[in-house]
Amino acid sequence: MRSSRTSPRVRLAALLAGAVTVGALVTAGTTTAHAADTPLRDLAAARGKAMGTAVTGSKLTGTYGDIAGAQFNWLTPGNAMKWESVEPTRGSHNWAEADQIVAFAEAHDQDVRGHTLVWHSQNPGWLANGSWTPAQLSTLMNDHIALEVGRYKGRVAAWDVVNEPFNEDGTYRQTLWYNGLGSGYIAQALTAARAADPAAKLYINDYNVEGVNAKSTALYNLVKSLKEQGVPIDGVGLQAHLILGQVPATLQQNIQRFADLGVDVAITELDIRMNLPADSAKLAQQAADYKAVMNACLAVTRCTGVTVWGFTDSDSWIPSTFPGQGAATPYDDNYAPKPAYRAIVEALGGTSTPPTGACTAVYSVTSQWNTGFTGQVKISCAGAALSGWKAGWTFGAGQKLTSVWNANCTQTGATVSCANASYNGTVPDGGSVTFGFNGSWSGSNPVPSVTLG
Ligand code: G2I
Repeated sequence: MRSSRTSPRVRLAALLAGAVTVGALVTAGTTTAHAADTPLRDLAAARGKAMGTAVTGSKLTGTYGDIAGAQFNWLTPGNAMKWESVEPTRGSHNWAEADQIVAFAEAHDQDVRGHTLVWHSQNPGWLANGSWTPAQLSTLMNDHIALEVGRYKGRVAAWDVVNEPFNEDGTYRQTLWYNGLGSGYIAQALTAARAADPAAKLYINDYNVEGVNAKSTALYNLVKSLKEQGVPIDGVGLQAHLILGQVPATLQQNIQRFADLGVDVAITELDIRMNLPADSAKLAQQAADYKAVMNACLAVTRCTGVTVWGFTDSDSWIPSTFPGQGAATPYDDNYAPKPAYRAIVEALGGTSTPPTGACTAVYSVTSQWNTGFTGQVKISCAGAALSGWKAGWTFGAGQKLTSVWNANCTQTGATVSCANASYNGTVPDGGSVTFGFNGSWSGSNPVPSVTLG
């Protein structure tokens, strides 16, 4: 895997972006610069593991792009490689977002997990609603795999070839593919993928297969039988869309039994959802849950690593699918790292300072275009409060503020000094204040570290 190579350029980017996510801390009224945590990707690489995230191509600029590039060594396109995305109309392909994500990954020395080739969901209407003979279905599937895997040959390290083939009771899900081709569609898909890129690792991926249960046992029996038949299968993906406080007790044992079959195991879509609103007790439980998942993977050599299904709560599928639930990822909506982030750091052997009893300032770029950008600084307090605040930073690449709202700022050279507006000087314990600005940039737009005082 590519994750062990880190160019000086990437390390610099990682340091810059690492600083963003932490911001600056004020404790008991004094300003304390907080050293940037070591990026997750470096901690994971040191343990021989992948640390991945699902991403949305259109968001890969500004702070979202900085964090995705700096903290992770694997990327999974959240939707961009699905059949409905790449072939919305029969014979007419759209690879734009998939190409963009693969190029981003290469520029950031990351591996890509291709997701997903053969699934019952997110198929284009023409395919899902068509009526096909088994021979036609077989050709459609083979051609799709040959085209997509072939397009990214040598550039996608692993593929979720077949997604979600089982029902909860371990029977096969009745899908377009199963109904037309029988369970043999799985071996056929794997064989086609191997032919299209012999170097890519080929996975079957499913949810609710994290612990030992009827569904994971069906997957286990399938993998065992595929191995016995010499069908190309390299790994299983345990999606891990988990509920707060419900990490299966048998997770490590389950990972180990697949490893013992001679396949790799990846945690492919980790998120841990809770009933909203989040509070400190829930976030602490979530941190413990993230740590438990990391530890289970770290304990088994053949567990290749963990991918989170979106790294920020602002890019998570949970709130729209489970109304009233959310806060499932390691960073909050404003890109501030949550206790779950620090739990991942600690599980990977890093150290992080919990920002308790402090106010933090997090700088983020919320949108960026060819010459300009919009940014914000969010000042949040937990266990402390502010009465009048100042926030300052030094731009690293010639950026200039052009307008500011909800604060009074001056810029002298690269140095920016801001103070509260008349109406937002108070940040209560448990509250936050955000101010925004537009600026100009050229060449690059690195995110500075904010000092709060
Ligand atoms: O459903 C959660 C995941 C379960 N395992 C397979 C994954 O591929 C799946 O990912 C999610 C995406 O994260 C969502 O973003 O798959 C969903 C669909 O099953 C995706 O949601 C869809 C929305 O439902 C559509 O309305 C939207 O057009 O995303 C589409 C693209 O943004």
